[in-house]
Amino acid sequence: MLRPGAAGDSRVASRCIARRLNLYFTAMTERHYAAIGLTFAAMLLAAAPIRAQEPTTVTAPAGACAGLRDLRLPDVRLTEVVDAPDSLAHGDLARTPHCRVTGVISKEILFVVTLPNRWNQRLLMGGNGGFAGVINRAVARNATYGYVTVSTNTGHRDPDDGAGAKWALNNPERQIDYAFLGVHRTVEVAKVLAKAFYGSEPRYSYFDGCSNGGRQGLMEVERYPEDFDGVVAGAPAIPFTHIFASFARNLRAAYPTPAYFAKPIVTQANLDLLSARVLEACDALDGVKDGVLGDPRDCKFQLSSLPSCPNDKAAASCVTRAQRHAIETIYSPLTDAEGTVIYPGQPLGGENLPGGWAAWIAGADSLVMHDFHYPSLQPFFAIEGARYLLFGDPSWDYTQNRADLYKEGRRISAMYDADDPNISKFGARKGKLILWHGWADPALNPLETIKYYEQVVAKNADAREYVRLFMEPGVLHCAGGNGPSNAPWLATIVKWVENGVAPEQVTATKQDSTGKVILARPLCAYPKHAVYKGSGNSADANNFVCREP
Ligand SMILES: [Ca+2]
Repeated sequence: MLRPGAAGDSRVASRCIARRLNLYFTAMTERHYAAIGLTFAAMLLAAAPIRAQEPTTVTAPAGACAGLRDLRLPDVRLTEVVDAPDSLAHGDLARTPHCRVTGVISKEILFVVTLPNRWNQRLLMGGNGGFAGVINRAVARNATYGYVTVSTNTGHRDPDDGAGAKWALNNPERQIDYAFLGVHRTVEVAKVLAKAFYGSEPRYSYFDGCSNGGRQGLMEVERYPEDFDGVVAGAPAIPFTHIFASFARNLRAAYPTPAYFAKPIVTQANLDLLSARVLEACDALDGVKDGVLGDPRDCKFQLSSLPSCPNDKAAASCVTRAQRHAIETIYSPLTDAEGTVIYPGQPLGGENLPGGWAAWIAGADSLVMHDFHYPSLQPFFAIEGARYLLFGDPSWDYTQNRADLYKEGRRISAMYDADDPNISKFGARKGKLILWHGWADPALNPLETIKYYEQVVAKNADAREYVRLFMEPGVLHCAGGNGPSNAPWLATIVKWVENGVAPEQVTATKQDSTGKVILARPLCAYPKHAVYKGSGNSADANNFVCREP
């Protein structure tokens, strides 16, 4: 979750704002990186056939790092080349001798590439959450296990003041780099650096990102199918412009004017009541009462069952007319004048959890307010996006400008939306794509990821050979929630790409604060879903089976 910076040092705290936003989106990624090492160790120790198919380890020639200092590449400046033979002494995430290259492509696409001295011939690029603007440092952890790792800030620097998207104002180059080009240009440079360092290009290249990072992964699959052999796209921001339109719609419902930022219409008591009633109605439908909805589409909860407050006076056990209207709007799809759905309504589940509606849609989350100067994150993205990405007008005011953002968004959708379902070129070159999404995601609607997957399958006859979708019951945005969200996605895609093992199910876990696993469940390749066998510990994945709906 979002956490305040160093106590009493607001300067440090503000400098960390976008970094924290990025971390927020990549929290899942960072957490499962920790598990990846163990997973790989297990793979190496496991059956001989898997070990036999591990790429041979390549050792960098002596002096290779120093040699990179003389490398000249068109439109690229290498600003720092650090030979780190003793990474522990540097406190690096890459805990193995390596060479770290920092540079700039074109005017301002900053990148960092970490080249371990002992290389597994794989490259891994980490994605960026939110408005990007900072390097994803967590990905460098994987250099410990032999990966060349790479990350970019996508061509702009975090403004350090919580302003979000000011960097985009009247700057089409930055917008294009953020929209899709920064990742592509960076991975090309990283491959050239690997060739110069080891003498050969990566045998396999991977991308792993969540949220905007998931969108980046899909952009690569759709626009540059040659860049990666395997892409993991978590909770992807697919129809970027429609997402902003939905955020703006929810903003107007939850906070009719900025005066509501400090005292939103929907209270935490409302969310607690709502969540309790939803679970009461639907938690047991999946066979286990665990605070998780196996599939929110099965839940027929009616908002009308919430009691109205007598005399419309707000209280914990009821909703006022205004509260009911705001909640109803959030659950409803955004439609055009003809009733066509532009963006689906928020699915049921996770309403009152930390990192749920209060942090994203309708609350006054003090940490979000502290970091982003907005009461929750959907208003942050809606207003910053409208001002700087869409209208180029810092004075844009949602209470004055009532334009339909989905219509206005058409001007920029070709640049930002990652919704092209024709990915046959990626499939034809044996690329593999894993999509995953939390069913209780309060930020990006999981139904949109199902829609995209179904479009891909409809468009590409053999899509099941290279695309799999995994829905995560009870999981919030990228991580968190009552459901388990730690899943070994990287190990899974590596096995699929290199050994041809298509994933049918993956075990996800949830840990307590000490790191102890308290819940394990199978995630199933969509449309299959996990069904409780009816007996045994419901926290044990072995007591579930993947079944067709
Ligand atoms: Ca349940």
